[in-house]
Amino acid sequence: MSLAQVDPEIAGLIAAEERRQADTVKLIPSENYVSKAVLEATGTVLTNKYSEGYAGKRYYEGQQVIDQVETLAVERAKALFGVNHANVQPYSGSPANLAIYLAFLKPGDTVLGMGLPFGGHLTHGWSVSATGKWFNPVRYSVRQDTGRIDFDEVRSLALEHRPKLIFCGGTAIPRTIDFPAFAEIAREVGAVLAADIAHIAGLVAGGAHPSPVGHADVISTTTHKTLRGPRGAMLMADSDEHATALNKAVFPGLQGGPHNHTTAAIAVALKEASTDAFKAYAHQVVANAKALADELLARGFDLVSGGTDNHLILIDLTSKGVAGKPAAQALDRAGLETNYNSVPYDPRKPFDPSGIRIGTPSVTSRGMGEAEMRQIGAWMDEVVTALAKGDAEDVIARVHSEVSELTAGFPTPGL
Ligand code: DSN
Repeated sequence: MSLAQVDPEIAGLIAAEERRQADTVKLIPSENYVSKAVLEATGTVLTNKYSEGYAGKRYYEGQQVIDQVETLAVERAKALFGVNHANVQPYSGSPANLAIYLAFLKPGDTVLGMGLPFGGHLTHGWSVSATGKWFNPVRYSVRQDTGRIDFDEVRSLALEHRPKLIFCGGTAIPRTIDFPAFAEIAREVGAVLAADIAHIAGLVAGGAHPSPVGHADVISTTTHKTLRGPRGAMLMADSDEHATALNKAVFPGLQGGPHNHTTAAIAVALKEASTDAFKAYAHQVVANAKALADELLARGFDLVSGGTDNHLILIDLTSKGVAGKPAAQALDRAGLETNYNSVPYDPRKPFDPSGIRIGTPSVTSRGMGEAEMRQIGAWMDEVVTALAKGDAEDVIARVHSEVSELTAGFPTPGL
């Protein structure tokens, strides 16, 4: 029986979400639209199989097909990123990062990571995460005047605290990550350097952001952001020693059976990401982000670090006289989907911060270009300005109908 016959409620909700995704200008920088091929691989009988272990060394019989699927995914990851080892089993980014701790640290050991309010991730040692409770976290920030990482600060914290692990990368970093600078500091203090490239993996694969390969000891990434795969994650390393430690940490350290349907979809996404079309996509993501940033700057928006080098823009709305949450909610009602976000040195609380975070991976997947980015920047300005004046409903309604006209001309991949 079909889903609609078995469970019309869930089928109806999935159809509603499909419409919502098609009708919205999706600007959340960590989201994307996967291809029809990736969607197809995700919804397959591979979900029926247990495969604890790794190809050739499993704890269940019947791996004739699954071993080939996982090997294809691993080999494609190695070829695409130019690494010697890849593990495609982590369920998502947080478990992948936790595996790095398990591989290289003991409880109580010191980790140096970017503080969450400055663009880091919860799992880089933030206080509410297990990584901040079970390990000894030390955090670097960004400079208040430039919004950029201060490598003098990173180095002096590393020399003072001698971390065993240093994380670079994060979730709200609009600028190029200087992997060689982090590697030099990690080498100086004997720390393992982990590059979390979850946000920029697709840009790295497509040559639109420098690669951490050859600089970081281990690389973690989700597969569903700019890389445009299913929800999942990967860990990569060059040395046999690091790879063995990571493999043991993922299984049996943290996880049981891998999600084989996801592994297949990761393999498909990696194949897609190795094409010239994907390289062009990655460069267009960056060109679109720059066009959107330029439009917002021209309209008086205050962008953290003054702009962007990648797919992501972090806007401090303080000067516009509105907070991030009401702005994100108003924009959502206008069909422009963003997320509210803390900005560096934010005097407001994380659940009611000063900023919003936007990005261009999804709109670029729909084929939008710089002209559409300028239009989106204009709409954002109109909604935020009206909100600041306390009279936004008419503007929201008008922008929403204009957004619908735009989205109708740019079909969503996969749907
Ligand atoms: N939730 C992801 C993001 O939105 O950036 C990070 O884990």
